Amino acid sequence: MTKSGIVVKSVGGVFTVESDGRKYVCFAPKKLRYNDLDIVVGDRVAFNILERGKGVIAEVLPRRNKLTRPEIANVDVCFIVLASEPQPDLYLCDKVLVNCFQEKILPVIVVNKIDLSCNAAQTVTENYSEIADIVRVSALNGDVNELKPYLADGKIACFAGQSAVGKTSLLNALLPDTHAETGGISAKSGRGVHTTRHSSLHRAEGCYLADTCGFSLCELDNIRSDELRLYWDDFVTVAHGCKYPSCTHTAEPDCAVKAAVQSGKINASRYARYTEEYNELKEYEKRRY
Ligand SMILES: Nc1nc2c(ncn2[C@@H]2O[C@H](COP(=O)(O)OP(=O)(O)OP(=O)(O)O)[C@@H](O)[C@H]2O)c(=O)[nH]1
Ligand SMILES: [Mg+2]
Ligand SMILES: [Zn+2]
Repeated sequence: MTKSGIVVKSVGGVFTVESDGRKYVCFAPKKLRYNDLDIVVGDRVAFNILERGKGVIAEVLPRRNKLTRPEIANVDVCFIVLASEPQPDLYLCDKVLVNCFQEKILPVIVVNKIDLSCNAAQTVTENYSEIADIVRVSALNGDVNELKPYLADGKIACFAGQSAVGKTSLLNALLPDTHAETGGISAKSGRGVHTTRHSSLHRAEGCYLADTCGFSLCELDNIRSDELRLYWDDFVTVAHGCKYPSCTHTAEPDCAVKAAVQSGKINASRYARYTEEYNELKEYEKRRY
């Protein structure tokens, strides 16, 4: 019998596929690897039931989109989680935002641990208020209701962010029946200890919520330096005032984005990180060609 379902977990070539509220342990023949990439959590698949609770994946249905950091497919909403500790990495946040806009995923910036301090919330507002919704939550206090409006029927929402910002804690707070393991911050490095090792999807009423692994590196691949401007969303609306339609907002004269930085309309550190990223991509292209 063939059924369709969604991959809710993938560990070492064993896929947990959920279909009609039941979970099946499935494996996949090698030839099925989708575009030379492994089947990932969030993929919709057709599978044949072998025996009770077991199956073999027969087909991966076309993906709507895919993120690499975190690795998950068919995402509607990406909760980019930041907190006052560990120290927010805005370079990382910028890149996840670029990936969201490339893949047509709605980004929502989530400032967790507001019970500790408001410093992160302040920085986040200064940098990102023109780009995405920003919500403030505390998984510790169970103060997570602001996330609920984004969890509409049939949607897949995922958490993304550094280790120890509280992604799993937020999942546990939203879904009290889930008791996923949470970790701490290393006193030595000030960084998270990478408690969550695999992405997993969890049912939240009509939608799915994905817990994911924390990460501290995110490369922008599949993007050229002169395209970066298209995914730096707060620049896009301002850029129609630039003299050149293909202005990269770096060396060109009469640039509306640079003017907006001067007048304070665009955050100066966000612009500085843009030029750094632009130069990095440019360097990379020089080395390659
Ligand atoms: N004060 C405070 N601490 C929190 C809050 N949310 C999470 N924490 C703590 O932060 C630490 C990390 O939480 P996790 O939920 O494991 O973080 P994570 O983002 O899932 O981390 P990885 O799985 O390593 O990527 C734990 O010690 C949590 O108790 C919060 O709202 N307030
Ligand atoms: Mg976790
Ligand atoms: Zn410009």
